[in-house]
Amino acid sequence: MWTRRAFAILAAACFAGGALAADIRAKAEVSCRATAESLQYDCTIKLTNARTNAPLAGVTLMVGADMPSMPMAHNVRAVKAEAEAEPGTYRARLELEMTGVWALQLNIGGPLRDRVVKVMRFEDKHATPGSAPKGPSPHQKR
Ligand SMILES: [Cu+2]
Repeated sequence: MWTRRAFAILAAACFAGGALAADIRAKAEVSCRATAESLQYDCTIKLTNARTNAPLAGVTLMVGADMPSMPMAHNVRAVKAEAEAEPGTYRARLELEMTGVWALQLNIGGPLRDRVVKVMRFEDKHATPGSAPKGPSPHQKR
């Protein structure tokens, strides 16, 4: 009895750890710059295979954004990133609703599926990698 059950668990584990594309994790490098339009940013996203560092070409990439300090307060529509000439490089224009710290959700689909979250601080003239603010932010009432 015990052996049979253990075997079933082992078999399930082997299946889950098989050579499925889901096994591959993506790594993302994001840089954004302000455009002439207020609250619009051009973002370049470089996707690589986290294990091999090979560029992730040929995936579909949707980029969404929300503010960690203001859950449910914003409703930024996810945009589809366009592939650049350089393999694994994608570009998306984000239209945000305010400056501050945003979490960008990179939803990767196609041959590889993964979701990477990148936190960035967006300001009027530039954007920098950021971390979620500790404690309540100025625009959050408690
Ligand atoms: Cu906000």
